[in-house]
Parts: sequence; structure tokens; C-alpha cells
Amino acid sequence: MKSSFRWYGDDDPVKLWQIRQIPGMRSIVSAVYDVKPGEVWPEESIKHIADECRENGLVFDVVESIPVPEEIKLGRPDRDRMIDNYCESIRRCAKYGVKVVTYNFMPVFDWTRTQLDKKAADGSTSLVMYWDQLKGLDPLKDDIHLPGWDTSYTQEEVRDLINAYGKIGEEGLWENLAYFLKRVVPVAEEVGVKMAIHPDDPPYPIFGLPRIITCEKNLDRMLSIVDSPANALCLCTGSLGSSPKNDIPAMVGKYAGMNRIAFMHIRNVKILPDTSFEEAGHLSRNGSLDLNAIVKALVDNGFDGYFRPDHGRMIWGETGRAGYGLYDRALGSAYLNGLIEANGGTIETLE
Ligand SMILES: [Mn+2]
Repeated sequence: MKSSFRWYGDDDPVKLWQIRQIPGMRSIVSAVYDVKPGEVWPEESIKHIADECRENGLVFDVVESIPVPEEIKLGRPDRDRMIDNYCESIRRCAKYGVKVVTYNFMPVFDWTRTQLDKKAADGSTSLVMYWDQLKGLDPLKDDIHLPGWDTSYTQEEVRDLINAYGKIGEEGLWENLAYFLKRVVPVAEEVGVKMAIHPDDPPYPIFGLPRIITCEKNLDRMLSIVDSPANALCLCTGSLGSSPKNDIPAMVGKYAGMNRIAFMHIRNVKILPDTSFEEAGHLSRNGSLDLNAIVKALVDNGFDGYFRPDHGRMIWGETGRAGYGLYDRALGSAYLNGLIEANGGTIETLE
């Protein structure tokens, strides 16, 4: 399998030369951030990332993410134009060597946490989602700002979007996902790209918004919409694993065996008795997931795709983008290398 690391471009406090020094590191996971969702990615921006990675002994071959605009998720009249743009961005990424394009189909908000800097007993900080902190908040009534939420929406826009998703419901969202996949996957196939859907985070409804990429039954349904290896999963253990109903090692083994995982996000999460959760260190004993069982399931099923450590804690006084510091993700990567080696797996590096 191929070791990768997310990088937020030139503004990222974590530098490519640092990422290169992580043992076994190969691929950079990044995106073009200078255009609005729904617009075509400029070729020069894609080329710029690819060139910088190459200059640093790395390869830019995983995109995370090309965002899917609300117009497509809601099935609004402008969606055909935006799907055409999306397909063009995929073609351009492929031209510069991209093999996997990650995306998600979450309404309005990408992920939900209530605090980004919860201090643990050892002094490290991490992202958490506490029901206590969420209780009593109503985005239809209050102007709430949770960390990670798109700040470009006004309160009124958020209210309109929530109402629009309320009208289409889960089945409407499924229909719009199918419409999108049936147009996008053939283009991806043609240019040698795998589309990798990231699960909803957390994998249950928040504020009544429909969420569909949540569990084994729904992943099966998603994969059956277009039965192609190019219609694949970005299996995020921490997102799916924040619901105790998901058996992550079993799901990893099943989908790896079907050759439908393009990209693995591997991290741990600690589920609390009331189903609140904390992002824990990668080590199995720090959280609720058995990371060795997850890696073993990948190795045993011949997984040869990309993996990356996911969100890390902030440790050693590092400051920067919550969840995306260098140190703890590098520790996570080293730990994953150890598990892969111990299970007889192979880490492919560049020549
Ligand atoms: Mn993830």
C-alpha cells in the first residue's frame, strides 16, 4: 500500500520537506483551494501542486477533496453545469498524475465537532464532539458557529439550506447522489481515476440534516449505484467508527476484498458512554478501535491503495490547523508502518 499525508498547500505550516522525512512517505493528498465549489479547477493550480511535490521527492496523486456544491446535492437547476465542471476538474487532475479523487456528500456542513482544542490529561489537545455542548443549539433559530463549519454562509442561508434538505430527505439525497455518480464515474474511469467517497462525520443525522454515507448497508447501496472499481470508498475509520454500530475491521476487510477501497483514513476515536466522542491518539489502547485488526484486514485482503494517518492531536507545543499538525500525524504514520510490517504487508515507495 501507499503511504500518504494531507497537505494544505503553500500556506500550510507543515512543509513538504518535513513530510518527506516521515519514514515510508510517498504521496501528497491535497486540493486546489482558490476556486469556489462548482467551478473548474485551473490547470496551473493543479500543476503547481504537482511540481512542488515532485521537487520535494513526493508525488501528488490523491485529491482531497473536490467539493460537491450544494446545488448538486440538492438537485437544483444549475447542477448539470456544475457536474460538467466537476468532470472537467477530474480530467485536469488526471492529466497531472492524480489517481484518486476524494469527495463527500454531506449536506451543508462537512464535519461536526464542538471543540477543537480539548485538553487531555497528558496536555495534548484534540477535536471532540460532546452532546452536552451541542444540546439546546438550533441552527434554524440561533446564529450558531461550530468549529469547521463554512463561515461564508449567513444564518439565513444556513436556514434555507436546512429547510431545502428537510424537503428532499434521505431518499432525495440518494437520488441526487445517483444522478451525480452516473455522470461522474464514467469520466473518472476513462481517465484512470478512482472516485472515493468519504463517509459522513459523524455517521448519523445532526440537526435533522439527512446523512446517508453512514453504515455498511448504505455503503453497499452506494457502491451498487455504479458497479465499478472507479466508484470507490475513502474509508475513514474515525468517521465511521464514531458510531459504535459500525464494525470497522469487518467493513475494512469486506470492502478491501471487493477492491472498492481507494483510500484509507486510519485514525482512532474514543466513544464515550453517551456516544459523544474524542479524537484519540492512533494507538489502539487510546481509543475504541482496534487499529491492528484494521491494518490486518487490509493486508489479508491485498489492499494496495493509499492510506494516511488522519487527524492528529496537537502535541509538543505545536500550533497550526487543528487535527493537521505534523508531529502527531507523523507518529500515527510511523505506528501504521509498524502494524503493516508486522502483518506482512508492503509499503510501496517511490524509486
Ligand atoms: Mn477522514
